[in-house]
Amino acid sequence: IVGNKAKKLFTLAFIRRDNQVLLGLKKRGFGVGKWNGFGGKLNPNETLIDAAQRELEEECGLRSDHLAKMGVLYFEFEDNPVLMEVHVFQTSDFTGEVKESEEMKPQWYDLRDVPFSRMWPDDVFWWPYLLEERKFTGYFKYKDQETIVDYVIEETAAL
Ligand code: 6OG
Repeated sequence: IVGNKAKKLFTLAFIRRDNQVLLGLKKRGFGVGKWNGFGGKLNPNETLIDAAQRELEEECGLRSDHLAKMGVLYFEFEDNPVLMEVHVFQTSDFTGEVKESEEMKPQWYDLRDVPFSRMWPDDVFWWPYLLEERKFTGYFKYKDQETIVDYVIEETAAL
C-alpha cells in the first residue's frame, strides 16, 4: 500500500495517567489548531526513540525513557509526493512538569472526552487500538486536510 514514494519520518507520543491523556493544541505549523500528541520530524542521524523523547520534552516539558511503540501511520496527501511515516508511542511512565511551549498548549483530557472533532480525522480510526494497547498499522489517503478518501487500519503483532 505504501509503494516507493519518498518517505519522511515523524514521531507522535501520548502521555497517559489514570483515565486521562495529555494532548497539545498545535499553535503553529502543520496541523495548527488541532489537538494531538507531541512529536515531529527526526533530526539527521537521530533514532526514532531519541526524536520522540526530544520532541516530547520540547513541546510539553515531560521526559520519558519508557515510550512504548504502539503503531505506525502512513499519510499521503493527493497534492504531495512525500509519504509521511508517523511512529506512535505512548507511556504512563514519565517525569517532569507539564509546560506550555511555543508549539503546543498541553491539556489533560479524560478518556471519555477526547476532542475528536478538533483532532486530525484519522485519529478516530486508530485511537481504539491505542487505548486498548493493541499495536496497529494504518494508511490514510487525504484529499485535503479535512477529507480522507481511502484508509486501511489493522492490528499488527510486531512493529
Ligand atoms: P511537525 O510538523 O510539528 O510534525 N501528524 C499527524 N498526526 C495525526 N494524528 N494525523 C495526521 O494526519 C498527522 N500528520 C502529521 C506528526 C507534525 C506532527 O503531527 C503529526 C508529528 O507529530 C495527517 O514537526
